[in-house]
This record gives sequence, C-alpha cells and structure tokens, in this order.
Amino acid sequence: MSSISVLGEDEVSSFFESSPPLKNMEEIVHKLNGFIQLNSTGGRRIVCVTSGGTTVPLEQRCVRYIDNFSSGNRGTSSRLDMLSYFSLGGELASHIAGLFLMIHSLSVSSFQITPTFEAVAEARLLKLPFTTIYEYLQMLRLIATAMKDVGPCSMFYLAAAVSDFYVPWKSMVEHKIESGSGPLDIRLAQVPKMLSILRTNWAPKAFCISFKLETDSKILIEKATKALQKYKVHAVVANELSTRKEEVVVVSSSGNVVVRCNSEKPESIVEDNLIRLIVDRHSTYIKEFGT
Ligand code: PAZ
Repeated sequence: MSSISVLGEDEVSSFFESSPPLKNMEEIVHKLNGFIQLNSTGGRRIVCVTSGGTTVPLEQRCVRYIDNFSSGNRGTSSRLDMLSYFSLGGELASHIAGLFLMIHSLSVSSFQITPTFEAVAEARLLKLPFTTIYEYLQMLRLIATAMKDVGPCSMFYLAAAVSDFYVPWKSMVEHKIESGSGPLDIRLAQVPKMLSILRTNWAPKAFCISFKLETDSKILIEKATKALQKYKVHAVVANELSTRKEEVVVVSSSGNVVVRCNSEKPESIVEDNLIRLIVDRHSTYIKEFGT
C-alpha cells in the first residue's frame, strides 16, 4: 500500500528533484553556515526576510519569463526597521543578531543603505539574491534547514511574492520560443506549497510569519485565516494591493490586529509599527518555548 503524502511531500520532493541545481550552491552554503555560526551565540535571534517577486522562466535558456508583482519595498523597509533596532542601540539591540535577506536580484540596485547600516551589514546582514521560483525555493530550504538548530530564536518573515504557477523544468523548451506561428499555449503547473513543510520538517521551532496579498478586500481576511489554519504559521500579514502601504492586518490565533502608519508622524511607514508588533510577538514566543 502506498503511503499518503499528507503535506504534499511527494510534490515537494519531485519539484526539487526536477529543478535546475543552484549554480552557486557551495558558496551559498558556506556563507550561510559562517553567518549562522557568527550570529547564533547567546540566544540571539536570526531573522530571514524574503522580499521581491519570483519569476517563472518560459525557456530553459531564458529569454521570456512571467513575473510576480512586488516592488520589494515591504522586505527592504522591514529589514531596515529590524536593523535599526540593533545597529542604533535601541531596546532590541541585544536581542537581534543577524538578518538574512533573500531578495529579488532586480531590486538589489535600488537599496539605499546608509553608512551606519553598511558597517552593520557586513557582519549582521547576509543578502542572498534570487530571480526564479526555482532559486527562491531551493534557497529557502537551504536557509531553513541550516537554521533548524537556532530553534525559537529564528524567525521567517516571508514577504516575497512567490509564484503560484510555473512551467516544470522537464517540460520547458530549451531554446527561445519561436514567434510568428500564431498564439502561444502554455500549461502552467501549480507550485507545491512549501509552508507546511517549512513548519513541520525544515525549521519546526522557528517563528514563522507569512504574507497574503489580495486585490479583492472582501476575501482578504478569509483567505489569510485559511492560510493561518492550513500552514500553522504564527501569523499571516494580510494586505490589499492598493492600500498595502498604509494598512495591514495581522491575523493570528489571538485575534486580528489592524496596523497603520502613525498619523501624527508624516514620515512614518506601516512597517515601523508592524515590525514592533512582530518582534514583540517573537519575544513572547521565545519566552514561552525557550532559546
Ligand atoms: O514588495 P511590495 O512592497 O511592493 O509589496 C509587498 C507585498 C504585497 C508583495 C507583500 O506584502 C506580500 O503580501 N507578499 C505576499 C504576496 C502573496 O500573497 O504571495
């Protein structure tokens, strides 16, 4: 009798088995392990922030691809907020040790890193760029499994816009798709959901925050609540496309919290309050489950 894959483990395994291997895998693993060793001392936190959108190549020697919407602002602002807490000696200074940033490679050039942050960045920030869905998911698995021993002090803050559909590598044409012979039919497969596997297998003790984007505000909270229950993450940050810079709703088992910018401070951004809330929740989690 064949065993039933409750978490979709079979789909996940076959996704990875058929993915083109990461080109610089050894280098990434080396950087990753060095970073975790350096930063995971004394019960300090390590946070993995993902940001930007993944692409889905249509050809193996890729000329054309399908993109996923994301400017990368959420991830960048969030990690700057997290970094500022410890680099500028704020109250969280002694708690957060390191940050990974998995970022869409096209967004890297738009970073505005001030000199203070740059000095911090060398030891405390590891940027790992990705472009395709294949690169993103392979890197997420590498990071999560490498962080397993960091336990409750590790956090995943998954703000990247990850493709839901893709062209499996084996059914993808090698060369540029020829034009001039009428419309193009492409069949997209569903990208297997990896959040359950992250929570149960890769890094089961990590504090895990996922994001849910919708364009129809009527279904947003319902979808975020379903994701919370299905993937058993610690909170889902729900946002609607047109208002995402002003307001998000943090959906969790303790209720829904609407988070907005500070109306008295014109320069304030929604991430200031969001990060404070998330980091506070993580503190409670660490107290409850130990370091
Ligand atoms: O990158 P950005 O600031 O333009 O947008 C952020 C976001 C909407 C991509 C993010 O908040 C988010 O919701 N990410 C998850 C998207 C999803 O549902 O897959």
